[in-house]
Amino acid sequence: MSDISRPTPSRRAWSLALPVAVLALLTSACTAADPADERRSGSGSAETAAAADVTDVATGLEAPWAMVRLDSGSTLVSQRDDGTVVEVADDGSTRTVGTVDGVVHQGEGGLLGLAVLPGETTWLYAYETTATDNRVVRLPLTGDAGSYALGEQEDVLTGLAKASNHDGGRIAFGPDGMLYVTVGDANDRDAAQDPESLNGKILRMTPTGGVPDDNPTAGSLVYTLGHRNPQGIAWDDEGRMWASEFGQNTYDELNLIEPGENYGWPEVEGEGSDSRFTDPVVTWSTDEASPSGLVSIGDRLYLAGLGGERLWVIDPGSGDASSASATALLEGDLGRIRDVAEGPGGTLRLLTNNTDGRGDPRRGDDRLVELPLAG
Ligand SMILES: [Ca+2]
Repeated sequence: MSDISRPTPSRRAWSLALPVAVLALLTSACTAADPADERRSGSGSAETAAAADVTDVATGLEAPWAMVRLDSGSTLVSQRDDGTVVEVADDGSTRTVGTVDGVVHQGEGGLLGLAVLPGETTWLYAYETTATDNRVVRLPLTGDAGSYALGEQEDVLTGLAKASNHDGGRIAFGPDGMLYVTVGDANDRDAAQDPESLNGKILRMTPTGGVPDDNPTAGSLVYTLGHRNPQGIAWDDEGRMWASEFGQNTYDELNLIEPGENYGWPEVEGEGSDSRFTDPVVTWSTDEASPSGLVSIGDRLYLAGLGGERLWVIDPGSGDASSASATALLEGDLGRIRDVAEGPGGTLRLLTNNTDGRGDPRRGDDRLVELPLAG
């Protein structure tokens, strides 16, 4: 950080004290405390302040895309361009766990989402772009903290159309034990409204890629339709599923995901007045967000902003646009933010994304950072 941006001592004391209070307020269950007041009275200060509490967990990551924290305390990070999975230990040291076979990075494609399924065999799931498609694969994860390794890779779902952009790529297991996959339209916008295409969709499948009996359409992996490039999914404490989505020119979206619903792309971007389509709960202009990773902690959602270079803290309220609100933190402080996750001891972890070819890398980028959620 340059001297120019370094706060004066008196400002620093204020800075260190404020973020915990701000974040505690934002994560408080008490909705009577109105975060909008903080936003109005001291937005710049709060954002600058929050940066002072951000600490590096690991640096020197190369185009990291997703992270998943293991029970051992280690975090696995996917590196988009070289297809490697990196272990970040609790002490911040890094080592290569292995490489996902077949990754071909082009544009926004490469090694993208990660998920872990514990069991007799612990499986590491990955979403990758290959020479021919986007696909979901899984590899046995063996070893323990400091010695993790990957076994023989197998396919879970192949044949998703790929493109230089709109590759989607977030994967996660829901509370129902099913695997959810966000698939972009791969630059074929009409695919999003085609129920026969798996592109422009959120998919729901069994851990081996089968169609669950209770999917919205019998025999189909399609869970929801009409998505452009969704890259974040999360479930809140009430069991509601949320997804973030990149807009085209105007509106990025946070959507409440319900089975069988159609989220409008490409007929509608942002809110529409068409009863065939489900409106987003929160929208942003594309320069404010360009949203990717999403996590639910307590009664808040945390959303990583790439182009927006900020962290969005969202109170989803009762799940409609009139009761939801969003507050920006860390604007410009870390550059592009790709993913968010719950960290140890009441912290939030962020994965920056300044080495992906669209960012402006700073010394130490890319980094895995941590900040306190509450005092
Ligand atoms: Ca939409």
